[in-house]
Amino acid sequence: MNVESMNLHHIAYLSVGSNLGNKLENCRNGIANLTRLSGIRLVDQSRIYRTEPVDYLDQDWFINYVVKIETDIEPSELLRRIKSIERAAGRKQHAIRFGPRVLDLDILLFDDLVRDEPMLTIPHPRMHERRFVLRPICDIDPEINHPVLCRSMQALLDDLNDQEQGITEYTCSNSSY
Ligand code: PH2
Ligand code: MG
Ligand code: MG
Repeated sequence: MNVESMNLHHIAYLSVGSNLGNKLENCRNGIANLTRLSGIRLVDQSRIYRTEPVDYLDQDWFINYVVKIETDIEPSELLRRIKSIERAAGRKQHAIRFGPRVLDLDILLFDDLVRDEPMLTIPHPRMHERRFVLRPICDIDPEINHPVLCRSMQALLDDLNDQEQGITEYTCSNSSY
């Protein structure tokens, strides 16, 4: 059966990030707005991290974390809701690729679905290279499987080079970020 025609509970993992304005508040408001909608329930959340920018380096450090949700809606509808929340947070549509953003919500995993479409690729195509995704997802479920690479999140995290991609846990003592 096609996933679009099912009406079961799905489990999805989303990455949450911001490096503009009040980063933590932007992230928290984004997740509050998403989980306020019908058909989406927050199941778990990772610790919160300050992370060095990757891909586009000339920008401020990010706040990043991962949430696990349970949902009845399909990936395309989830993406539509996410985009609308990002827009409402003030996200500019034609900004620099990988550059600064007030709010970025990315679908990392959706059950064990594999989908490669112009608007939506699941699993997220760069998640396995990114410490700011793998470190927090391992706080929640280190043993879950990447459905394309067939490796656990912990194994993918262990593969990353320790010297690259600075990351520290966000604490009250660095809360000015
Ligand atoms: N998002 C990007 C590009 N680079 N770097 C960090 N540390 N965190 C991010 O969320 C991030 C990034 C594009 O979405
Ligand atoms: Mg995004
Ligand atoms: Mg992103």
